Amino acid sequence: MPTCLITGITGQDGAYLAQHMLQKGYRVAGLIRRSASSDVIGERLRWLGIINDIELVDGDLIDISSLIRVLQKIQPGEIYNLAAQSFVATSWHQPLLTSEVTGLGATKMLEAIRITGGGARFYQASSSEMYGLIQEPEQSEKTPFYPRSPYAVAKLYAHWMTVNYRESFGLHASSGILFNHESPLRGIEFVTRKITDGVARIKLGLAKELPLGNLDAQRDWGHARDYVRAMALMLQQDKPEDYVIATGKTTSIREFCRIAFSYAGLNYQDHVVTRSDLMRPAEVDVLLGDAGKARTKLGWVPETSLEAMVAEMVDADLARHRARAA
Ligand code: NDP
Ligand code: GDR
Repeated sequence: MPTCLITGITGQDGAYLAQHMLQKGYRVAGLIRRSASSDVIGERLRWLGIINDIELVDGDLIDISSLIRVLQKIQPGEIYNLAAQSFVATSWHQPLLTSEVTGLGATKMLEAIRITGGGARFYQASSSEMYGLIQEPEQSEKTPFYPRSPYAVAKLYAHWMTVNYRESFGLHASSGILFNHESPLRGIEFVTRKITDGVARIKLGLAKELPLGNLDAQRDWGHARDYVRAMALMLQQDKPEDYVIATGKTTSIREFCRIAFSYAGLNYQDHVVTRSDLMRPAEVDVLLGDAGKARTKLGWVPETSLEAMVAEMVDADLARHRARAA
């Protein structure tokens, strides 16, 4: 049975990727770090109904000894490195932690692969945030990077280490430069889920206002379920390479608000307020990805429209709040 190891399995992408790999017939192991709140950890895996189908192994990306032990125990053929301090805003408050986990963590896993010598294929979760202050209107694998946050700087380091280990040691290491992707399992601190949760609370009379930061930023948003398919496809290729994964459409936060509020029969202008403390020290104004290479080489195309995704997210948040109130 093919075996994969997923770091960050308790996060949004980890949960969907685990589901996808189980459906493909893999034995799925996931790295899980110790927490005093172990009863709530794994909530997303429970939501998808797959927690009992996964082998959870104790480890932390900061601790290379734990990674070596996990690789020796699981002996994966494929490793998906999704673990990170992934919230851009937090990276200005915790730049060193972000560098340790999001940056150095990837190198620790690459080293663990070299040291244990099992020859596992490696996927690195790179990010469109690396483009930051964009150097081309549409960003592809060839576009120069210009990171704008400690998070993006850390991701760029991890990205180049992945490329370097591929070129230096012949590792089957690929980097997926994924643009924003969302879902009902998105962390509540990210803007899309914050909006759909806000819509649900306002609709149910639990709140009146939704405070947000910069409404003019634009993002290329896809659905996480579509994007994890691309990760798996990258590791099935004979040759390791880097791929941009995106929808090729960009939408402002303001327009996302309009779509989400109007889906629930509300007008966003009656509820959204802007707050200066939610603005970032340096903003990424606009991102728009060109996933032509993934389309041609992987046969990957996104299947979920923004409108369908927003509807799924608002419905899930309404259901969550109704269940809590019952
Ligand atoms: P999440 O924030 O939802 O998940 C992050 C995961 O990393 C969690 O499982 C978390 O565990 C784990 N983690 C954090 N620190 C450590 C550590 N020290 N050791 C082990 N595990 C750790 O992120 P997403 O699922 O949204 O994203 C997955 C990856 O893809 C991330 O690397 C992210 O930066 C990157 N990415 C995401 C994009 C997106 O739009 N979602 C776009 C481009 C890249 P715990 O539950 O214990 O906190
Ligand atoms: P991002 O996602 O920074 O693109 O990183 P996020 O949803 O946090 O922000 C997107 C844009 O929305 C603006 N914004 C707000 N953001 C948040 N979180 N909260 C608000 O109240 C708010 N108001 C406006 C932000 O300024 C920004 O412009 C995500 C993460 O998943 C990264 O890990 C990943 O690498 C990138 O996507 C691609």
